[in-house]
Amino acid sequence: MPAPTSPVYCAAVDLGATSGRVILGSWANGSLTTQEVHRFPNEVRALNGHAYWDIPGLWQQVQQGLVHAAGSIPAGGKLASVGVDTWGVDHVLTDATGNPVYPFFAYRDDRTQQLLADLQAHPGQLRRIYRATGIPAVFYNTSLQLAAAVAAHPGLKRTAARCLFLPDYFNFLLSGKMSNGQSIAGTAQLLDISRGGWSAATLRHFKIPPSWLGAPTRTGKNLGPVKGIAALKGTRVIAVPGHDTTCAYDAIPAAADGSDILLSSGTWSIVGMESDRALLSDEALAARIANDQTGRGEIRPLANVTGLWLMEQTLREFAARPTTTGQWNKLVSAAARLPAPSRLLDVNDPAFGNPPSMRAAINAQLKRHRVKPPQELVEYVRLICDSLGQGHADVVARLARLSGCTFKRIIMVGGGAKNKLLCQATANATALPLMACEVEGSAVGNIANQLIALRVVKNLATFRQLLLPQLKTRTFKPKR
Ligand code: LFR
Repeated sequence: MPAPTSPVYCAAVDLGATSGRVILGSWANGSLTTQEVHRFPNEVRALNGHAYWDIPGLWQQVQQGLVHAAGSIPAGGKLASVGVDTWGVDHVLTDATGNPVYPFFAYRDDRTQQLLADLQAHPGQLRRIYRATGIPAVFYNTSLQLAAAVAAHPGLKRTAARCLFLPDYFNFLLSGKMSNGQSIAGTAQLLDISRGGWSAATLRHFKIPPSWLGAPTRTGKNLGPVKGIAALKGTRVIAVPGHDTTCAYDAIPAAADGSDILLSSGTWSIVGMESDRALLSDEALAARIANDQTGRGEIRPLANVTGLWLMEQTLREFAARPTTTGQWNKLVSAAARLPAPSRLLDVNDPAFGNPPSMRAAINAQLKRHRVKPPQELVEYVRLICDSLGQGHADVVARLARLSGCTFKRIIMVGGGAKNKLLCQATANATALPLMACEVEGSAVGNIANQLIALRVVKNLATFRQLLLPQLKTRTFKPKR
């Protein structure tokens, strides 16, 4: 038997659109232990009709969380590294010294809608941009956000020197180094999916200065020591896949033969597959397949389904919403006992993007189809779970058609994996068994990439193999 080794400690900073957390990972003898040392809410701040992030507030929380992480390590141990992952597409425009020169817009802000409509009126352009970047046209793409910024403020071409995506920006605050990580850059609709590097034609199309973007860095790069936080002396910053979706997928113990569908269920449901080639056909574009880049060379064709955003926003409108896990489980069980809804929602309705009232937006869609809207919260829960299940199944069917693959199973991680009604609805609608895993997906994937960069774990396949037996899983068989 090999002698026990002393643990390696890594901290994952994992920022989501509704909450952020700092997780301390400890790796010893092929086994991972995680501890949530800090969690904090995150929300969009509205100002004069626009949506913004509170980036200084997030930075304060990140520092606090990292100090907690270092303080939670037993005497004699040391925090080896830190990695940052966040939601995709959002960014900070800075001057050459890294000071922000433009507001921190949030991706659900609707200032890009007109530009999107203009683009959609030109199918040839849409297709060219998709073939080049592998990313479909969505109103929140960085490409459109930067195009809107330059159009509204032409002087930005001079005042801004760099565009740092959110993980890049936090990496800069931590290490003092500016870089654009390939995985997060891949969400921008500006990277050349086939040749690597930035797509010059796409940058030209959106009138984005190429000088704003540095050569995309591969996952695993050592950005140097943390600066300015005394408790983190000697800890290095590692560029993990900055995109939370990439990290979440990295934590999914998928079969090596590509026969699993990967489903990360949070604010967005992200339904995808692993592949060695991008899906770039017109049908893939119509299905809004985004080709995620891991920054290690792999491609993951996936689609965003509206996700638990529908649930989170609907719950806000009910005073009697559950506040504990027990109450939540009771509500889900009651919803499971209701008869199936007579008509499901089209969960991809753009009206669900950022409505003032989600309940009103749901009711409006049902009324358009002459269906009586639900009254009680429990009925909304049933309707949303069944509709999401169908939304997931639609993507699975498209991925199968486009890739020619036969999928045998769905592996689900994220908050939704705890919702048995959503798991069962997804298994039923796809007619595939679904394995729900209890794992803090993006934080664990973030830590996995640090361990690989530190050469403690050989590669992702090895990490997944070692992780699987440590996970609490539950399988849902499809019922008709
Ligand atoms: C999930 C996610 C999705 C991305 C969306 C917007 O948190 O990163 O992958 O499409 O947020 O950035």
